[in-house]
Amino acid sequence: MTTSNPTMLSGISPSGRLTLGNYLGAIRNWVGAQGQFECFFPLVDLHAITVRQNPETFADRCLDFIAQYIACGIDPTENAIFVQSHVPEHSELAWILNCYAQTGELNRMTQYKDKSRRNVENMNAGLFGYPVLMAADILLYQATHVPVGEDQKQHLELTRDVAGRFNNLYGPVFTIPEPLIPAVGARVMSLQNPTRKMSKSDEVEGNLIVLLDSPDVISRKFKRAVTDSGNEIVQRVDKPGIANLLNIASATMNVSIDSLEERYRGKGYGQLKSDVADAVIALLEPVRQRYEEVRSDKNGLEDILAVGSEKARAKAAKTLTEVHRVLGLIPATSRDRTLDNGY
Ligand code: ATP
Ligand code: LTN
Repeated sequence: MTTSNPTMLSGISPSGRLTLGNYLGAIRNWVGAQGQFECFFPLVDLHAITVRQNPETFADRCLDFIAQYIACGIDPTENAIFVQSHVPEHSELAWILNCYAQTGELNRMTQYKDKSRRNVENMNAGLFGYPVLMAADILLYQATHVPVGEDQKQHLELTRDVAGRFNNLYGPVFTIPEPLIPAVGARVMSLQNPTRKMSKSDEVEGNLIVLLDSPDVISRKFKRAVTDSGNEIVQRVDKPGIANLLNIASATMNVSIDSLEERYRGKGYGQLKSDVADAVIALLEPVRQRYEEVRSDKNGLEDILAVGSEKARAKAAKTLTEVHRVLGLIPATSRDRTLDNGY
């Protein structure tokens, strides 16, 4: 069953607004991989409902995200862009894999520990099982490569462990996926609180660069970004604000951190902030301009999702049928056979 065709899969949950972190850690690398892999890009809406979403605005937010994928340069004619809930195989495989993931290993997930600390009023079982649904997303498509930011490394390890455990019991059903984590930009930090990750569901505006921010807003946010005491522009653990700006500069200007430290020797923080802002504006402005046009064609977006989910279902159903077979579940027969027998 396992395939070694280069297959890429990566998902984002439609909560909050897409950020520079999502772009540098994930989306930019999806764009670069097109043509080299068969690509599946689910918008993982079932992951998003682990925290309460507003039903009045949720569908619109999902379309906003899909339009941003396309504005970033994902070609929907070459790659399957779809919504997770349109492919019910995800939920079914997640249930099955729940029976192969250990509660002990799920308890060790740092994202779970962090999210349950922040959601004390709604510590639902979905938050706990979240990484198993993610494993199902990946394994259904026999993905060989999964481009993600640094924070998802632990979930990928879990996916590999669960897949390996299943394969040891039943034979080579699942491809074991490799994470693809970029060398720079894999962990963009909050601008006001640079010891924390920039997170798209953060409601504090100054912490984030949002993909659709205007150039003015981007400049203002960088100008106000928290820096450290002293005036040296170097990447050091005791200088998280400057280290974050250097990391963003390196990822957006395509220059190594060493050369940036050299370039900014003797210069002030203000110069670094304004150069980083310019580089980020140059990167995001084309996305913002393209977005309006793509988003205004609602029917076009819905067609893209219909085509994407059809392509996704074909592959997902194949894997799920094989999973049923190795587990010894009774095969579903169609009614036609009964009719053939003369009943
Ligand atoms: P939320 O705040 O809703 O939990 P998030 O910003 O952490 O969202 P996810 O949907 O969890 O975003 O992540 C989508 C993709 O973006 C993942 O591949 C993740 O690793 C990557 N990513 C998220 N935040 C960052 C960041 N700050 N730096 C680099 N990559 C990131
Ligand atoms: N858990 C991921 C989002 C996600 C994902 C995936 C990423 C869900 N399914 C499959 C890669 C592959 C997160 O970033 N919070």
